[in-house]
Amino acid sequence: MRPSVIIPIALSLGVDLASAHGYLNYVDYKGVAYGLWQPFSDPYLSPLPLRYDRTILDNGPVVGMTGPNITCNNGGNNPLNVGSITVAAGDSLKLVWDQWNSAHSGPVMTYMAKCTPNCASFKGDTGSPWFKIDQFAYDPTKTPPWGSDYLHAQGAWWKVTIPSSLAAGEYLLRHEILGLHVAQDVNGAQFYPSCVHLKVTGGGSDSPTGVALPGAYDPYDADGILVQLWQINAGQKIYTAPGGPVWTKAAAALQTAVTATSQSYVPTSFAPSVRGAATTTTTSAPPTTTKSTTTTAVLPTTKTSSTSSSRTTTTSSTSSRTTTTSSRTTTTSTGGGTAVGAYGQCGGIGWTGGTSCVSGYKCVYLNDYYSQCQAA
Ligand SMILES: *[C@@H]1O[C@H](CO)[C@@H](O)[C@H](O)[C@H]1NC(C)=O
Ligand SMILES: [Cu+2]
Repeated sequence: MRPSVIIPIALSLGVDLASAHGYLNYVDYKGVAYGLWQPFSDPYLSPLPLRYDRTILDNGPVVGMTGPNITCNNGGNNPLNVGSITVAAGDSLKLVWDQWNSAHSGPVMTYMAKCTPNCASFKGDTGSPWFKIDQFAYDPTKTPPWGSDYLHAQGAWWKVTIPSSLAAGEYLLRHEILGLHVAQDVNGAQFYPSCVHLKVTGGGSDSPTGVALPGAYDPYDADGILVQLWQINAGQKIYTAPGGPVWTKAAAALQTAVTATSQSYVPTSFAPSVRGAATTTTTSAPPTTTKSTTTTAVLPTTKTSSTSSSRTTTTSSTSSRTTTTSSRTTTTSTGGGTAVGAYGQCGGIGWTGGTSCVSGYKCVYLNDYYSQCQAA
């Protein structure tokens, strides 16, 4: 639910709090962490950083499963300026969420779609390009039995394999949690998708298609969307996740442990996070932060007598804001609580979590609502 909407409801009904929602944070491929869009801090960075997925608006679910936002979340499904992760067909990826502490039982599903002609122009919102490569819906032989709860229990990550027979080329990888906690209401099901850009190498000659998004998710689907969790949990109803079956040539699922074991993810090596920089080598540099050479606040001028002075006013005002931000970016928090991991939230209005960062990181002010652990 939207943070602004959920708070009063959460207080009265004891439903989840907005802070418990999440988004996909990294893709780890062979030990390199590819940073994904940080909805609470990246929009405030200048220049914008290089991320490997499409922009998302916040950590809330998609509103309207039959509309365009279901394809790649509420961020506009913008295919431009997105980094691409080069992966070999048959290899595995670890998909790491910033957190998943919501009591939002439901399936975890991962789809792919071939980008036609390439991912810089492909939106995936027409035709039926989406084929499932992985799914964990409800499996009562597992502890916990729901995919999203299992994801939480193992430390907010998920592993998938790129099918080995897939034709080489550019693809979107669409990873998604579906929260069913209020799915008994029409449009109560909560979808949390992310679209990552991949360049698949090797592989075979398969070019599968699958389902349409929007299209495949029906608000009245009584098997997978308009359902009562308790009936499924009580064994009174068989659950079938929406979006069709997993492609027959997909690799075996990797979440095989009967009982999920918590193993938190700590990135050590980072992919480039600067747009336009060389993308062939990895670096230990963290995502960019805005730096300013000016340390004295510049007051905006107020001349309004002509068009050109009005433009000057705008410029001064902008630089004043930049200066203010940068003068506050060196704050090092020494607050209590568990140390926050790399690029996790460590402060901001309303933040009640940890305020100190793991070794090697410091808590950096990004805006009034968000401070982030960045490399010291
Ligand atoms: C898509 O998401 C945006 C941001 O939440 C919202 O403003 C817009 O109304 C949504 N579009 C539709 C068609 O629901
Ligand atoms: Cu929610």
